[in-house]
Amino acid sequence: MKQAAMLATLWLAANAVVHGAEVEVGQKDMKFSRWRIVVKVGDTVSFKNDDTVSHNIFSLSEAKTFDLGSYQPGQSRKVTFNKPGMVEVECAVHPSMHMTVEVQK
Ligand SMILES: [Cu+2]
Repeated sequence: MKQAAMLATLWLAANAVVHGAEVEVGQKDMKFSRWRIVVKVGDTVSFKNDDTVSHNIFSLSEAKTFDLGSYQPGQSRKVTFNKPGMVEVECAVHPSMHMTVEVQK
C-alpha cells in the first residue's frame, strides 16, 4: 500500500515535469510582440496586455478555438494548446492584429 502511494506520488511528479512550458506574448501599440511562435502540445501562452487600450484575443482555428474576452492594460490571459496545428490568433477590437502559434507534437 505504501509502495502504491509512493508510485502514485512519483507518477504525479513525473507528469508535473512533463507539463508544458509557459510563453508570454505581449500586446503593445496594437501589435503582438511576436508574429509567430512555436510551442509544443501542452504548452501555455500567456497573452499580456502591455498596451494603453483593451484587447480581445481570439482564434477560430481548428487546432484551438478560444476567445479571451476583452481585457484591460496590465492584465494577461492564458491559453493552453492541446492539439498540434497552426493557430491564427487575432484581436476582435483591432483587425490589423494578427499572429500565428504553431503547435508541434
Ligand atoms: Cu486589440
